[in-house]
Amino acid sequence: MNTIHINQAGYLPESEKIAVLPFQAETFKVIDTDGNVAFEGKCTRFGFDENSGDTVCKADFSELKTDGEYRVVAADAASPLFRIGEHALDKTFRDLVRAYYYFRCGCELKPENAGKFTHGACHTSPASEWFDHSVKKDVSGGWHDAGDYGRYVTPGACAAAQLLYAYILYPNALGKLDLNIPESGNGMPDFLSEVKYELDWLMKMQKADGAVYHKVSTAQHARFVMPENDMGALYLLPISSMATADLAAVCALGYRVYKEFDSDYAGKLLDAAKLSLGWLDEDPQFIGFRNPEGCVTGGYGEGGDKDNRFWAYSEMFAATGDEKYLDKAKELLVYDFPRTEFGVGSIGGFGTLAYLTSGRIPESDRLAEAFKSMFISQAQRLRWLADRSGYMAAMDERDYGWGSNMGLMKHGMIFAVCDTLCGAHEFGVYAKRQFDVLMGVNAVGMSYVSGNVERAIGHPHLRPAATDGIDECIPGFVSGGANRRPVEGIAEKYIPKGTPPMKSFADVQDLYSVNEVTIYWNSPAVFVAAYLMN
Ligand code: 9MR
Ligand code: ZN
Repeated sequence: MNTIHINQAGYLPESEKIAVLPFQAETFKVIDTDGNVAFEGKCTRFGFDENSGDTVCKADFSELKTDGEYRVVAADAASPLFRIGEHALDKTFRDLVRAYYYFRCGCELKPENAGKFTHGACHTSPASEWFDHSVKKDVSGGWHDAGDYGRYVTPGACAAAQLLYAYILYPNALGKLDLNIPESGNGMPDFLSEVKYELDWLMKMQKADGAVYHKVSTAQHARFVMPENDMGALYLLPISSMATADLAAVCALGYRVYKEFDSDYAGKLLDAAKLSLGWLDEDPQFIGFRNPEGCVTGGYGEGGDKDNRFWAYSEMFAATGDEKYLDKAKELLVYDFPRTEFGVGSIGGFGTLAYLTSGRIPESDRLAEAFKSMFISQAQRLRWLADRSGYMAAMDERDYGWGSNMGLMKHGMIFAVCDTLCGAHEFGVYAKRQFDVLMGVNAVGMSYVSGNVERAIGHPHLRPAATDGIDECIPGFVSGGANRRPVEGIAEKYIPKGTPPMKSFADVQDLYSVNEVTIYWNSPAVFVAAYLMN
């Protein structure tokens, strides 16, 4: 049966509201829960949408601003239920952030915070160095990376950075969130307490000389068991210069944010940043990462570390105002890494943000202007994609790969940054449209955020969700999303060959290449939601 695609969380009263119909209709109605017609309008033909294979039309009901719960109906089809109101996005927003609490490793998740989704303390034993088991270290804590239980420094730093920048730019939305976490009420915004949980762990991954282990994990991914039942030995995998630079960067960034709330802690972060930066200064060589034989958990290798170093020096300049760091950052600009990427794997965009948000540059600084133009030209390209998409998704066919919702949300971030930092306010609505796509204005008609709404993903590739014996899915997790090249094996059964890219998805637990969750897929969604809520 036909359905009508809307943002299932809903819409703020003043926001644009456009439903997408994957069929032709002349008119549509918006009806409330009593069956009363709240709005009537004409559909606009869009035509064929390549990435979905759908011929669509659009129903614009932006004028409807009255609080309530509604469905859009046209012909014999109806949309899922959604809300219009000041608080329409509150629950989804809070859940997206609270997912990090459920990602926590090394502590018990107790019923008073976790509700029914409890688990025991996990992965608390000391980890041994992979190549010398006699070297052991306590590196407990932090967030599990994803559906697996590995903890990797570079994705961890990336997720934390996206969250901290969301806080820097949108403190009104994030600062007042009540997350009901163990730290709630301690005087620090809950949001920052949650990110601190990851930063504390990241600092444990630093060696005495400042170099940083690339990751800690078991040798293989755990079977599908609750985290406290994953008893495999934990290993510290060798250092990398990416991990070392990212640690320096995110700690310097943390210093800027936490100094307002806890100067001792901020000082600790800055010391950690300086230690790792000192190590980088002495060793300009790129030390990449590859899994040694026998280790098959996430690799997170990168082809170079110039972007990581650029980020680290830029953050150090922003944190301290010391020009020597700025000079180092500028020297790295001779290399041609992307300046507007927010990870994972390519993170130069954070260095750019550090510079722009440092508060240490004059109003009409040339480099700042150049950085802003880069964000804007990126946004122009993305807007072009969104305008030719039946679903308003700023996505190219090739963007529908593993974790495509990260791409979608990072594109939302670019639009948001253009509005917030670059004075290009015309891109704001495009950020909102990407969030709409995530929340249901997509060719599978699903909210890619678990929980809450009528048609949300409910079977993500996430070990605790799969093994807790509870039917209901833990809310707030962003699924990887449509992938035009899902890992072969069982995918074909659910996603036949030739399925259009935007439809290459199935809400099936085993399909990790389309339906896993990660800490760095939630974070850009938090960023975009915070932008909308601020
Ligand atoms: O996102 C990664 C994807 O591009 C790779 O092809 C895949 C296989 O190595 O790994 C993905 O990353 C996973 C990581 O290795 C472990 N944690 C979960 C990540 C997302 O699936
Ligand atoms: Zn754990």
